Amino acid sequence: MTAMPAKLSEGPVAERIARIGDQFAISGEFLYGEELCNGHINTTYRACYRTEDGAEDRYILQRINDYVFKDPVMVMKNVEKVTRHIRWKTMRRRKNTAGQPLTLYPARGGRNYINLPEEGGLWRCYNNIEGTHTYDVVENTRQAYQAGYAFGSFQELISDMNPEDLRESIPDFHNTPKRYEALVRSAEADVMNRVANCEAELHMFKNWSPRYGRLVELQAAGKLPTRITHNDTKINNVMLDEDSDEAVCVIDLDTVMPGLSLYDFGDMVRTATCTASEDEEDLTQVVMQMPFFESLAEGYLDAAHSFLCKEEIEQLAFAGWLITAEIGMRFLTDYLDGDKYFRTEKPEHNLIRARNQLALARSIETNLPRMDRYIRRLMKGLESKH
Ligand code: GN1
Ligand code: MG
Repeated sequence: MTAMPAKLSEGPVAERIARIGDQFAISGEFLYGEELCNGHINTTYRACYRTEDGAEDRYILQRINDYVFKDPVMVMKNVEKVTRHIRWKTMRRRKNTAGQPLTLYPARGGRNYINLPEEGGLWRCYNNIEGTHTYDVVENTRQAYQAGYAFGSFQELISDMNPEDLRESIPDFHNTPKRYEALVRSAEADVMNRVANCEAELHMFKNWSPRYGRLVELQAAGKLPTRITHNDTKINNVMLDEDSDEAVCVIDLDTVMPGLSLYDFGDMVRTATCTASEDEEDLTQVVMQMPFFESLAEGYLDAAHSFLCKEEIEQLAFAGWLITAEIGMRFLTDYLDGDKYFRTEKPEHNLIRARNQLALARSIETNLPRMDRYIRRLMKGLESKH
């Protein structure tokens, strides 16, 4: 489970959290703040307030990283549209995600965000999803099923939105051939003199490069539909019920934008089928485990099979391999560029992550025929139910 952060009621960090919280339409007395460290990109705090009737209300305050998101206001417009749509849909269906759909709290000026240059830029405030927790790595098949079901339901809820209503907050985010080109450019520039440390990894990514274009080509040929997708479906972006581990809500909507459903499934395979984290250096631990893949696919298809097309289903297993290789390339690119994009905690952190993802992609590659077979079996079962 993700580690519990310290509760800070005084000191510079607590003061900062209170100062930022003060900018939003939150009532009550500030009690304490916590720094949540489980993303690689944004700064996130949780703030707790005592309300007039003595209850405690918690909120999430988050700064959007403007090195990564060049247009944070566009990110907020995308997030606003998707959260509004989901609230409207779940209310109409008289079912809502355990009563706590992700909601933006307005800033005092009335917008859903506030620009605080002295605090590093654009901040927004969400409700804290109470009674839930997240996992940084998958521990059992039940969690894998729930992660698949959560993102499948999310995609299903927004499957009737027009992809043209949202804009690309990071252009070509999952365009794997372009990610490979960026890696090659960084290796050629070699600004940190690090290429010598990763020749073998560069070679491996080069060997795989003929396969990087499959999904974008199918999309260009009109065989894979463009949809609004989440694009960052790491297992720790699913909030699970504290007691039952049932999926309650998906978070981290900064990259909701037009994409392919397969990017979301691919990133789930990357993070919900291996019990080792992205940071694991012992590569013998970095293996895709079939039982987790089976549960993940089952959960995802239970929620999503009704709107997916045949071509999407055929590429599910491949997408797991592709997105794992792609994220590996992004870590290696950042290593070569001097660790500017992903938050790192040690000198070779991005190289470690790249090696880890390479190992995982290799493990997925070996299992592709079994994974494809399992998807076909699952679909037969689902079709015979209808
Ligand atoms: C980043 O912020 P976080 O940790 O949820 C990244 C994802 C990567 C992931 C790798 C906007 O996500 O694309 O898959 O790290 N997000 C962005 O762990 O680049
Ligand atoms: Mg993210």
